[in-house]
Amino acid sequence: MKKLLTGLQPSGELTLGSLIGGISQSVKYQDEYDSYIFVPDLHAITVEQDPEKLKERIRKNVGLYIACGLDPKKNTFYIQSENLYHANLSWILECNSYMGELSRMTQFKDKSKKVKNVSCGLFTYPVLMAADILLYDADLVPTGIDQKQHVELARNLAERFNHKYGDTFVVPEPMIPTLGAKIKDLQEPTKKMSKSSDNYKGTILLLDSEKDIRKKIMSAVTDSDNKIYYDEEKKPGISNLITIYSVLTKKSIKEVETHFKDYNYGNFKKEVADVVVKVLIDIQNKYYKIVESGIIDKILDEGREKTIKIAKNKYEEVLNKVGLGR
Ligand code: ATP
Ligand code: LTN
Repeated sequence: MKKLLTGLQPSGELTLGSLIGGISQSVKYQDEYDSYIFVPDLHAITVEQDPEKLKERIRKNVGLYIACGLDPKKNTFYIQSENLYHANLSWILECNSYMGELSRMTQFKDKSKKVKNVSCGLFTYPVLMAADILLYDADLVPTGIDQKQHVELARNLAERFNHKYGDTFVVPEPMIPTLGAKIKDLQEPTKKMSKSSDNYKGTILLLDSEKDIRKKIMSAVTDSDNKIYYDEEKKPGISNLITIYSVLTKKSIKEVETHFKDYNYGNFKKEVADVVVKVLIDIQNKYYKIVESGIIDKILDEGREKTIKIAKNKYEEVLNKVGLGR
């Protein structure tokens, strides 16, 4: 069985964007792939984090992954920092990465503009991501479009290493969803809806109350021509709401446009809100049951044991090939 691997940073509360662009992709593939879903907490500290909130979110995210439909029987869940091989392999890969290629990473360029002190970790972030992937011989890496360049770097590093030291790593394939690849911020619909954004009104959190979800969608920024059709450039706000509705109802953009042909913006938004509320309240009910059942730690303990064994094997193979240790 082929392997799928992905993770979502615990750098903020999970959003509707995380669900559509991230988690749902893995849900779709969980029957076909041996799936590894982890919490990249080491990646989260490449920018400033509040330690208490970070710790709380790590467990919470795993609960949410499961509530969103990732079945613990079909997926292995684990925490990156609990497996020391990730950071260790990352170092070896860093020694086989070039400043030039890392400097070209779009996410680094964007994020480094936003922080006062740019950490070295932010710069080498994609190499750690490559280590996450290559340790497990992952074939498929579902991610949003913004992470594609990082998966491509992982491919390059795998090929470079294989060429230099002999066949060691599987060269992974990125998997980018075609629709809903980017869910936009409701207040600034040209920007991605992001969990590390401080714009609370523009971001729908998976654990938002029904009242907040409705309020945020009803006050989403649109335009003034009161016509509902998809045009990302001229009508980014309306197009974003169409995308959200389309993904959650599994209807095509054309079908959604036809459905809302005679609606005004108010009624349109109300119906989009109904759909989002239905999906998220269902996830929330499941989430609170999972938390109450206390199974999250058991799942993570099992995941840790299993993945440490796999990672150790690969890491020792790498050490040998590179000529490290005895
Ligand atoms: P941050 O703002 O901290 O960078 P993020 O909200 O972009 O975080 P990530 O953890 O980087 O979230 O992303 C997890 C996965 O979900 C990635 O594959 C990412 O591309 C996808 N994703 C996140 N937000 C969205 C969005 N708004 N639309 C589509 N996909 C998204
Ligand atoms: N950088 C990714 C999270 C991430 C990841 C990975 C995703 C870290 N390591 C390995 C896939 C595979 C993000 O921000 N979404």
